[in-house]
Amino acid sequence: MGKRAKRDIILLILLCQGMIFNERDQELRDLGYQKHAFNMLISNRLGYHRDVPDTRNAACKDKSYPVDLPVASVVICFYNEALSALLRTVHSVLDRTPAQLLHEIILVDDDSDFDDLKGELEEYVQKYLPGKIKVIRNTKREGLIRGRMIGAAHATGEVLVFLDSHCEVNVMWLQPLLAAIQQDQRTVVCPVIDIISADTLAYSSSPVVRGGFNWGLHFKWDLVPLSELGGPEGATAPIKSPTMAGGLFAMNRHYFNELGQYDSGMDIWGGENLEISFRIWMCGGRLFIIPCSRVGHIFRKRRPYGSPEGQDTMTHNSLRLAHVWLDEYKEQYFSLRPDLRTKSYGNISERVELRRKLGCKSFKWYLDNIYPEMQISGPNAKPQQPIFINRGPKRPKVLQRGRLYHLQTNKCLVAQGRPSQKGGLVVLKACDYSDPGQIWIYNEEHELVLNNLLCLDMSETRSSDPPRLMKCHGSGGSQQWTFGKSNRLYQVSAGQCLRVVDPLSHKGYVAMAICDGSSSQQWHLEG
Ligand code: LR7
Ligand code: MN
Repeated sequence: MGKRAKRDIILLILLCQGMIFNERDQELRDLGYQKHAFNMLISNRLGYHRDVPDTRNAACKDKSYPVDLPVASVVICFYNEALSALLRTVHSVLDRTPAQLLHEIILVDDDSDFDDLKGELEEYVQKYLPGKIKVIRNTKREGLIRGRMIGAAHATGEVLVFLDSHCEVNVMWLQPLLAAIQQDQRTVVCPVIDIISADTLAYSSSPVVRGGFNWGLHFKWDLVPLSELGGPEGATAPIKSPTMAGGLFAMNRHYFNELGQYDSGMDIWGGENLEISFRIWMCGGRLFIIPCSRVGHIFRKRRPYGSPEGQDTMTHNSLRLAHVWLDEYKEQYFSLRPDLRTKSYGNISERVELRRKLGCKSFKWYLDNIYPEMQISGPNAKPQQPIFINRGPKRPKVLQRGRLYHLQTNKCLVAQGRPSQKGGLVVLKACDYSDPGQIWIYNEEHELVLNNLLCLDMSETRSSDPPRLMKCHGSGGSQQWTFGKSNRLYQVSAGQCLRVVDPLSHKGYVAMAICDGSSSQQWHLEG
């Protein structure tokens, strides 16, 4: 078989991973989106082992690392994670880490509610993962910040490596992280975080970017300034990063303790990533992204859980970090959020004392030396370019252009209202050959774009709901469609085919249904 044919077959298999065959599949998919905000049907079908594409740049593949690297304890906190995603995370570490470098994996169950994370996980670990895996159960919900501190307290390896519970590590991921820490104990390192699609679980490379933040105290990705690129080591050299995303990093265990672990007054989720980043830089450490280490993470569009009493923990945690670390610059935060000026944030005296004891530098020093790109607001402040990590500026190539014709009814799929209406439905109407608003483009990303503007989309809906017209996001999944055998139009993340609800009705409603090749499911893009 030719290389191209092989690639096409693999692509086809990947695109069909989410196919729904019966009601059980449909339930599993919809429940998965509700509970986890990703496609659990595909996650379960993938199982616990798979290869992922080696996304490192070519120069990384020639690098070698010392044999006497320090050993690592991998700490993974989870709350209501999909068991298949958690175990794939664990197995990816076991499958792609040299055994002599992996001291242990510590799973911290943050008082999850799901039964399979109790008995079934326990049994699986005892039966198939003896020795290196420890499971720790929090007796009450602590949140990921105290959860990681609990995991770290049980760890005995020289280096701590933190991972989210829905990751897959790539080949040779750990050695470059450990090597950097071995050279300097006060160096904290992050892998490049590759993208695992929440809709298709497809693993794809992400560009090398670095961490920044804005004055709302939200993490953001920044382009790497030219001054940081192109040293003697070229594309394999560590990249100085002002902040980290938070979930995936490695750090010497004693240094983690010395530096004050985390702020145990922070709850559930948010803010700890900026807090530890500022603390590392201001108190004598360094933070780098290591381009030769790659780990995939499932990026979802919403967080599927809240905090126990519905508190906004991101704000609570950000307030604590602002009052401890930002000095006079906390004014920048409050000018964006004046409502927070008088809001209480608990007792921070221990963290203020930690800052004094460690002899940390000022936030002004951090801004001047580590993040000079940061804009300080004032009359001369200019807005910064946002970065899209999913799609570059290039437009996908058009494969086909024309009307989307329903064979049985001789009608065309068009917008119910204006074709430029975001969130609008699509319905069957009489084909109008003079109307450019009926023209679809099918492109190499498998998107169906109406009127050159909006994409046909199935996101955040139940699999039986109708698709809608949404802004094209370029990351596949909910906007990926394929034309298959017997003229079917298959939606990749819904795992179903587009059908006309009632071919005799003039309303022309469409919806998704199990692919059965029937005439209500036959389409043709004519152009
Ligand atoms: O109460 C909780 N208890 C937990 O144990 C809530 C969460 N968790 C676990 C959860 O199961 C997961 O394994 O903590 C981990 C992180 O939670 P996510 O996956 O919901 O977080 P996220 O990926 O949306 O958020 C990013 O920012 C967070 C801020 O608090 C954390 O630092 C996350 O680790 C971090 N994730 C990453 O950095 C991955 C790359 C994302 C980017 C950019
Ligand atoms: Mn995550």
